[in-house]
Amino acid sequence: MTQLDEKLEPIMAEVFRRNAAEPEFHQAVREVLESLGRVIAKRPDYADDALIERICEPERQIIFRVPWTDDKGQVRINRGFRVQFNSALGPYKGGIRFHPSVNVGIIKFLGFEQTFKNALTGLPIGGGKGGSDFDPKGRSDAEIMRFCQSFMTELSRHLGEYTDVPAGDIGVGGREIGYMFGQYKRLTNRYEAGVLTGKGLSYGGSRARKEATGYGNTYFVDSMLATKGTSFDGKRVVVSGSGNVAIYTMEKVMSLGGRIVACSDSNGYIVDENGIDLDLVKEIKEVRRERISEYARLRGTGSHYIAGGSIWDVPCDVAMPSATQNELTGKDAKALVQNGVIAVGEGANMPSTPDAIRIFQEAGVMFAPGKAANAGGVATSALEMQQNASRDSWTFEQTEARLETIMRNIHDTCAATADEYGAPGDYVLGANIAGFVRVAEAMRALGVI
Ligand code: NDP
Ligand code: 2IT
Repeated sequence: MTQLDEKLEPIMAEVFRRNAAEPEFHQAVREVLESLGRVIAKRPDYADDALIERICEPERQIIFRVPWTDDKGQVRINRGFRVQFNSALGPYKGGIRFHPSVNVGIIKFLGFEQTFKNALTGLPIGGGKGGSDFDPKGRSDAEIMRFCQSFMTELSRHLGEYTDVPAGDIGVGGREIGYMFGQYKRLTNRYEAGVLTGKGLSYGGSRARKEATGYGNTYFVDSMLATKGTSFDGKRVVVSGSGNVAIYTMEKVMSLGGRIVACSDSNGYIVDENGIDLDLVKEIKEVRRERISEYARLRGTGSHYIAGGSIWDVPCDVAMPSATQNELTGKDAKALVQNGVIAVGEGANMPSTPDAIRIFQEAGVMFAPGKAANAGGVATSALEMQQNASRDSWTFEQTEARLETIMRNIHDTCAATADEYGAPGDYVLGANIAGFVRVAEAMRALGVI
């Protein structure tokens, strides 16, 4: 761990004290504070008026009961969360996650990361995140609908197109956004399209939003590879996960000439040396909602499934972790480095542990942190809000072109900021500082809020 600046130590201590037993939140804050030492050395005024302390404290945290009835008529209870982290740059913006591991610390870390990520997009969106410990696996459509309706019944009073605009995340895709939007519309009697993003194309969604996070991460890594005079063409690529982010990462990498040799879900991973058949993955995950093990069974020779284990043992040139936080450990990073990895692009939020990041950076591996590399999803959400506000709908090409420009700009901003602060090639530092400065400038202008 890097030593913190003496002005930042007490801030970290206070974050520990006030948010006990929230290790993911501590990890996310610590990483940003490690980068801020260089900022306050150059600009001590950024430490004035408890600005950094305020940025580490969410503006509002909402925790609520979500009662629903399963198909057998049994009443069940889950817990719902929305952490409205920072609204200096715009309405709170960030996804909703449904996963049994969700707790307030996880939502808080995600809301914190989201604040800087959203700032990096250059678009007018603040940071927030929400979710529930509800486990959608094995639930029928009707159960999912009743859960989403109950969740939105409480959440609706905290939302609004100028207040807080959720979208999807783990366990929340187009189907769930549809049910939540339907319930919001019913409760408010308003067709307020801009209150949620990731909507279906039939009722106000944006083209390219579904593809945006994976495509965006691919553009970011492509820009990073270009700084070393190389590209995805002919590279072996491993993408973890097989959800929304993973699928569209694979799609864009393939279109740029990369060969995807492995992907996964929470039970295990598949390896296909001929290159993953993405249509088959889409069929299994988007249509049938089955396990990735089905891939090896249906595809047959040339591919195999490994239950458990680590997908990072599969040799590759580029690794794109796109499942969940802390899925890539120090041990995994060592294996990747030994196998010759040259670049890592984080599609998920905080997938690499601090140890893993250190190992990559010490080995000279190009490393794109999630808060920069996966910003394409939320950026396209902001484009969806623009289309809703103007009652317009853009073509796929137009929307994707904006996404590409945004991602290449984020890459260049992170690289230029790292140079400016004396750490060329350190995208972690560049992303943290560039994101922080944008939020900090706005907060200062708004007074003590
Ligand atoms: P999905 O629910 O579509 O897919 C998640 C994938 O990750 C699944 O393959 C899932 O496997 C796997 N996974 C989830 N939790 C775990 C776990 N605890 N251990 C191992 N594997 C796990 O979610 P998304 O693709 O939307 O999100 C993936 C990541 O990307 C998350 O970190 C999310 O925060 C981040 N992200 C998402 C954006 C978006 O626009 N959707 C934008 C920016 C970041 P299984 O099915 O077995 O659970
Ligand atoms: O982590 C993320 O950036 C998301 N899940 C997308 C958020 C959004 O509002 O589109």
